[in-house]
Amino acid sequence: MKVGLAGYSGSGVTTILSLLSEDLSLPEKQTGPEIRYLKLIDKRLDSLVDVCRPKKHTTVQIEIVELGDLGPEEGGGIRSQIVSRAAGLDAMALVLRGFWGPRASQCRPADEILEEMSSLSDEFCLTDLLPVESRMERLAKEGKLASREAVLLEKIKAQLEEGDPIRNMDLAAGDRKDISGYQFLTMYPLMVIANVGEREAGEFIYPELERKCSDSGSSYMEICGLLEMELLEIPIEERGPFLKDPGLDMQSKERFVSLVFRMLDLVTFYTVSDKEVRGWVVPEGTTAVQAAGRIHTDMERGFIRAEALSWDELCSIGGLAEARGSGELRVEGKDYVIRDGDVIQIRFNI
Ligand SMILES: Nc1nc2c(ncn2[C@@H]2O[C@H](COP(=O)(O)OP(=O)(O)OP(=O)(O)O)[C@@H](O)[C@H]2O)c(=O)[nH]1
Ligand SMILES: [Mg+2]
Repeated sequence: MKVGLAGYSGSGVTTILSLLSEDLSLPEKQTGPEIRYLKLIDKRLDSLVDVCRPKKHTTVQIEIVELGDLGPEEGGGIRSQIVSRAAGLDAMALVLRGFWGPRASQCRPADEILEEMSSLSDEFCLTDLLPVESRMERLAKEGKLASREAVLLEKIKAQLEEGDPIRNMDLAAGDRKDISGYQFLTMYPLMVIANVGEREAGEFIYPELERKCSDSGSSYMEICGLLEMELLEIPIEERGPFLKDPGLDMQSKERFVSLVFRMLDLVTFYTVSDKEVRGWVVPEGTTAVQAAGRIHTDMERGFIRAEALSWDELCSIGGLAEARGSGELRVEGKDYVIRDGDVIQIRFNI
């Protein structure tokens, strides 16, 4: 799972990347594409590890890529850099600068931050427009303006020229597939993160922004990046007294993860053995045979059946062998739809 992080320079993109990945080693000024991993806190996996005592366990992680700091002055160069770094994302997160004033501790007025969001959105629409226009020119030269491709691109062009992201279009699955090669920035599901000043941390600052996001199907959260970064610098055992401060509940990481899961309709399943207990993330609606393919292509190819039970059932029975012995392990076929929290065993033969 891969989420891209972008925003205007100075909005706190690097700060948010550091605190989500709990990694304080990031350079202030970015030189290359910074990629960090957010390891999920997963109590279900911890319980499975307690019961199964495997040699190792592997937690699900989200890859977060800093796409670059957009500055109005930087123009085309930075755009193409963002497009290339954004390749293969599952979602995009925009950081908006919500702090200002002396010591940057106050919150910016709502109209300014709304303006920042629409300006970033325009910027991304313009970026997506470039390859569409050049392809259209080519199709015009070749006399192919009546082709299916040209008709689709014309619709997309009109949408982007209105400053409306492609994700808001009602596109057929086939059309989506046809344009997937363009890696449009405005096609990724979007999360907006307002990075607010510490004076009002813990309050809900921008209801207008949340409304705007929810109207357009985007997720929204507020973080006080600076406070959380300062907290990360304090050793865990000394953090207690600070956690009572409003806005310092250290839950941005968890809130971010749960928004990503909701936004992308993801579920987690687990595989267990004495070697390894591992969590896997798949889209809701994934079938047993598709889940098998996530683990290994051989398992998908030679799929015979899946055995399943939920993580808490397994924990209360005390292990996979015990579950099998007592007949609690359900036998499921290839079309079985994976449920969140399932422990899955794939039987296969190649
Ligand atoms: N007051 C306050 N300052 C913050 C907050 N988040 C970041 N800053 C400060 O803002 C400055 C820029 O933060 P960065 O995280 O480096 O921002 P960036 O968007 O990566 O910008 P670049 O410097 O262009 O890479 C730093 O001095 C941060 O300490 C915040 O929530 N509140
Ligand atoms: Mg930065």
